[in-house]
Amino acid sequence: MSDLNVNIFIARRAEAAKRMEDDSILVLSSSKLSLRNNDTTFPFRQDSNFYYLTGFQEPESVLIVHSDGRSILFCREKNPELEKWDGFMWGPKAAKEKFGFDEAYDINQIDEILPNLIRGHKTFNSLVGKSSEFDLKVTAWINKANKMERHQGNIDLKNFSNQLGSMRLIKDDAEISIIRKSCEIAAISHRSVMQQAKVGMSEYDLEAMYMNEFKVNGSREPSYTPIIAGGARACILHYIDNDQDINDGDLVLVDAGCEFGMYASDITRTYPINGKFSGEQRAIYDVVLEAHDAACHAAKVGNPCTDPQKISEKSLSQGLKDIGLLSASLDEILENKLFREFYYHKIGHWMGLDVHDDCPYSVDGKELLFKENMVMTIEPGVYVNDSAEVDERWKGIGVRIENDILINSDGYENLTAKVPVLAEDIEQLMSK
Ligand SMILES: [Mn+2]
Repeated sequence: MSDLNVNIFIARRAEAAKRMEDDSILVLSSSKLSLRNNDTTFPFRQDSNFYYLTGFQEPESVLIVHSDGRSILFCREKNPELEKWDGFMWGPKAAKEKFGFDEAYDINQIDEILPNLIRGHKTFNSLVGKSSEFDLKVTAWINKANKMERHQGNIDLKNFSNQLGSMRLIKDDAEISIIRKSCEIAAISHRSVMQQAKVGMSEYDLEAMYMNEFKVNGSREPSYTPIIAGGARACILHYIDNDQDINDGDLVLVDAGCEFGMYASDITRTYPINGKFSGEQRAIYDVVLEAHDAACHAAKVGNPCTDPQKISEKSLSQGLKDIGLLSASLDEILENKLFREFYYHKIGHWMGLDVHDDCPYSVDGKELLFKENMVMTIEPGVYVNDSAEVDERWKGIGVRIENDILINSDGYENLTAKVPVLAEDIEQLMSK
């Protein structure tokens, strides 16, 4: 909190106001505390969009930005009794000063105040469809406001998601330095665990080591539930049980990233638990790595953001053909998408406050072009399931390689370069 630069958030609210049409308002909700089970909650994680425009870290809060630039916060009233149980809360008065709002009120007054604020306005912008509970409140506020102004046009409800997503897509200097740190923590953590991993360790043992490294290196939480998949479980894209033994001779696929200063990192490495790739494992690994490198090079200012996807499909298809897993012609493989037998997810995603950042890939039907200071993951994979019609020796091998890249004027920068990616570098690190 101490290093939070409030001016950044004030400037973002001003930018959001500029992107609205005249005479409209934007209303965003904080996250709420989620129940885990009876009487226990998950740790609080602020809604990324709300955080992006406020820096304010409390539940039960609502932000209003007016197209004229004014911003208003609704939050919990200060309550010394409750603070003995739940910790510090700002209260409207101090929050207004500290976070640079023009006005702030008790959240309990919102149903009275908000309809009055919006009556007679043209447009009500919100992030429609993110929370059915909040959507219901929005509808009620708009209806109440419309009833107050019977002789004027009704208020239009508009989804502000693409506007806010477009703002979040281009990272500012402050964000880039935080993302850089998040990526660095994840990378040195991966490197460290890779170096310590050995035969006899289970998925659970490795998970404990990754979580410990993240925390020791300065990250409080992972940015998503990690995937630690030994052997054929690597072919299950969202495997998070992480509770099986890893057999000598198996690869382990680890997709684990951390959160630092609210920003995500996201790394996948696949390595042999015994420190040495088999012939088949290595062949597939190198096919994936080549596709990874080709996709990174396609992420260039001015290129459509779908280029890495297309390039990775082409590279993987050629590679799978070269090692004999696909036999049709390259044209036929691409035309009929035969590579999907082995590569059944997308090349990557925007990354920022959310690991899958809440930003668009196309606007008005047009795919976005890469611009400087966008951050995305590049993560091709090959997974040979039991059902594939290939020689038995390939079955159960699953490989994914994932790095986080920043688009810059020269091309891209790999923010997660501190963890080895070449098969021989991994083997060398693991032999130490
Ligand atoms: Mn990812």
